[in-house]
Amino acid sequence: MYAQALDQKDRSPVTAEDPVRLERFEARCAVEDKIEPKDWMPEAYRRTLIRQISQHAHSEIIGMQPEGNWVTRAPSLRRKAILLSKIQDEAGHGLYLYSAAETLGVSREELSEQLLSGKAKYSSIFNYPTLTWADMGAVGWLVDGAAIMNQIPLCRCSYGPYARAMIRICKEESFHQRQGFEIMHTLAKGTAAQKAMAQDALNRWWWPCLMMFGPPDQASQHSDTSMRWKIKRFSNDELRQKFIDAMVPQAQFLGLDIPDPELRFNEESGHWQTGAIDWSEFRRVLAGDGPCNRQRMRVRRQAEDEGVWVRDAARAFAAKRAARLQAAAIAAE
Ligand code: FAQ
Repeated sequence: MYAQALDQKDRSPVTAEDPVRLERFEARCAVEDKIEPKDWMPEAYRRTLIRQISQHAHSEIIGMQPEGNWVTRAPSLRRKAILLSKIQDEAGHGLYLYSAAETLGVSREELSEQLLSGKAKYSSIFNYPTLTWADMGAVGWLVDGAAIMNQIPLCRCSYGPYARAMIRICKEESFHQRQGFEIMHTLAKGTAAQKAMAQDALNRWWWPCLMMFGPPDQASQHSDTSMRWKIKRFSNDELRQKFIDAMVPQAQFLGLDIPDPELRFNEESGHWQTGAIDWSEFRRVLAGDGPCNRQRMRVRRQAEDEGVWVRDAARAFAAKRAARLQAAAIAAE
C-alpha cells in the first residue's frame, strides 16, 4: 500500500502515431522549438511529461514535511521566519507544477488521488528523517543543491509550461540552497558540538542525495527518449557527477568530511570519484520501505482530510457568489 508507483503508469496501449506528424514533431524538438499545450504531440511524450511533472509536484508537496518538523524548534525567530518562507515556496512550486501538468489534460484531482492512494512516486529523498537542526542545513545545502543541478536544465525543457515554471522555481531554489549552506557554515564554524552535528547531518544525507538523481544510466528506462525529446538534457549519471564535483570543494571549505573513504580526485578525468552507491537502499525506499514512507503518506492523508471543510466552504462561497452575481445581472436587465 505504501509502495511508490507500483501501478501508476497509464497502461492503455499507445496507438501508432501518424508518421508524418511524428516526424514533424521530432524535427521541432531537434531545432529547440517549444511545444505548447495545444500543439500536436505524441501520446508517449504527453504521458512522460505527466509522469515526470506530477512526480516532481508531489515531491515538492511531500518535501514540506521534513522541514515542517523544525518550524517550532528553529533556534531563533529569524531562522523560524526563513524556514517558514522556504516551506511556503515548496508549496508554491508544487502548485505551479500541478498547473503545468494540468495543461496536458490531466486533472488536479486525479493527480492528488494518485499521490494519496500511494500509486504515485515522489522523490526518494523525502523518506529520510530530519533528526537535528543541522538537517535543515543539510537539506538546504545538499537536497536543494541536487534539486538545482537537476532542474536548471529543465528550464530548457521542450515543453513550454514546464520550462517556464522551472525558471521561477530555480530562482527560489537557489535562495534555499544558500540558506542551507549558511546554516551549515554557522554550525561548522561554531562549537565542537555544533560542528559534530553538521558532520552527522552530512553523513546521513550524502548518499541519499546522490540517489536523488535516479538510477544509473544503464538502468534508467526513460532517459533515452526523454533526452531525444529534449525533456531531459543530461543523463542521471552526468548530473550526479556535476553535483559531486560542485559539492566536494564546498564540504572542504566548510571543513567537513564527505562520508566516503573511497572518494578521490581522478586527475585523468578531472572529476571526483566516489565509492559504490548502495542501489539496494534506493530500490527499498522506492518500494515503500524507507525510514519515513509510511509517516509521510499518513501525514499527507491527514492534511487532506482536515482540509475537506476548507474546500467545501470555498465551493459553497463560490456558488453563493455566482448566484448573487446572476441575480444582480437579471435585476439590472
Ligand atoms: N525518487 O528512467 P528514470 C526537490 C524513478 S524536488 C523516486 O531515470 P526519469 C525540491 C523514476 O520516476 C525533487 N523515484 O526516470 C525540494 C522512474 O520510475 P517510473 C524531485 C525515482 O524520469 C527540496 C524510475 O525510477 N525532482 O528536491 C527517483 O527519466 C527541498 C526510473 O528512472 C524532480 O522530480 C527518485 N530519486 O528520471 C523540495 C525533478 N529517481 O516513473 C523540498 C524532475 C528515479 O517509471 C525540500 N524529475 N526515479 O515509475 C526528473 O528530473 C526525473 O524524473 C528524474 C528521474 C531524474 C528524477
